[in-house]
Amino acid sequence: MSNNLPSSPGGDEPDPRLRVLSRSPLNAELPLESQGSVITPNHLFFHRNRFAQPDLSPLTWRLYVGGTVEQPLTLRYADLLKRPARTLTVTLECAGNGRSAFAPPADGEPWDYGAVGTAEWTGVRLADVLREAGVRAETREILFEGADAGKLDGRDGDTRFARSLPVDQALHRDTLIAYAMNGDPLPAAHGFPARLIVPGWYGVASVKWLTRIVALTEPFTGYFQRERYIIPADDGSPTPLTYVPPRSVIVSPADGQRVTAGRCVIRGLAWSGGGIVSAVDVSTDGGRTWRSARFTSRAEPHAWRAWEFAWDAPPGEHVLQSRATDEAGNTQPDVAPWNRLGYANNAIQALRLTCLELGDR
Ligand SMILES: Nc1nc2c(c(=O)[nH]1)N[C@H]1C(S)=C(S)[C@@H](COP(=O)(O)O)O[C@H]1N2
Ligand SMILES: [Mo]
Repeated sequence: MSNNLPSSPGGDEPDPRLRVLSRSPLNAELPLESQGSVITPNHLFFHRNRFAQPDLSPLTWRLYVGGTVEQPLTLRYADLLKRPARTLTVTLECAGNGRSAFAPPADGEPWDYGAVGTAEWTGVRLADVLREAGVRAETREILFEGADAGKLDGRDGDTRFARSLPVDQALHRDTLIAYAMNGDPLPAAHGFPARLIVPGWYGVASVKWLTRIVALTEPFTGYFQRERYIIPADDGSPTPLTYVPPRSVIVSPADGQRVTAGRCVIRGLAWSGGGIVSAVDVSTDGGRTWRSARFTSRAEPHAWRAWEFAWDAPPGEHVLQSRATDEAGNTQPDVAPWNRLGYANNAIQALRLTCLELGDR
């Protein structure tokens, strides 16, 4: 498979630590026990794909910017690299993360809690590119098209992966056209040569293998905008998914683990698309009482934070829970509203821990 001039980096077998839900297209998550660090290494970053991964050459790839703009642009890979670069640490979470905790089960990939990761993304500000093209006043949305397409049930021909953003979100200073991930060129599986990064929004907004950006005067009604990534409504006006609500996960100990009673440190991660996570509270008694955890990584506007909670664990069975609250006051519910497509389940996670007396077996 390899040659002297690979058209795109990466493309190896998924790391054995990833839990593979499907191989083609590749969908895989990183189980909680492997979510050790604030920055997720590229080879451990979750995969969420609708279609087969396109293979794009940096030599022939072009990014077209058109629609209702004064001056359409065609950018090459080298043009992107020449522009002022900006690096942001951003957590990406799939809207289906936590779906397997819904009862009854909802449609879609049964993600546990691992369809989330954090990377340092480097690229150019989308706003700079749009300003250069000159977005005209009548523009309502900006559409982003990926190079990937395929057949969907009940639809003729191929459907392309495409998503739109309201103009103000597209012009947000932190919305990037990213070409690097943790200091390396974007891996092929994560969107090489370039992808969108929309901090704070569910991962679906961050279109991979970006090839076209189109200014629109009407709201986009494509499949991945109107039929998926929405909370269905009986009256036919679904709620689109945008910002990620707060979530925290306990990374250690693992669910079902048996430990020796005594000093026990609970460790986890917490994030929110609505602002910096300002508090994580922990319960060791199934939600009756809550105490504050301590942050062990600094606050970044768009990334998760590591936290820990030291506890003197008595012998017996315990239910551990954590709850994140962001600076806007959003917090996690005990139960998230069930929906047919199984999105946005940010309910408080509960795990069981057995503490044994020293010498018990
Ligand atoms: N072109 C394209 N972009 C895409 C997708 C896709 O299937 N095709 N999946 C989206 C979804 S639902 C998520 S959660 C993220 C996942 O990004 P990752 O595979 O790099 O983790 O990419 C988004 N961008
Ligand atoms: Mo997703």
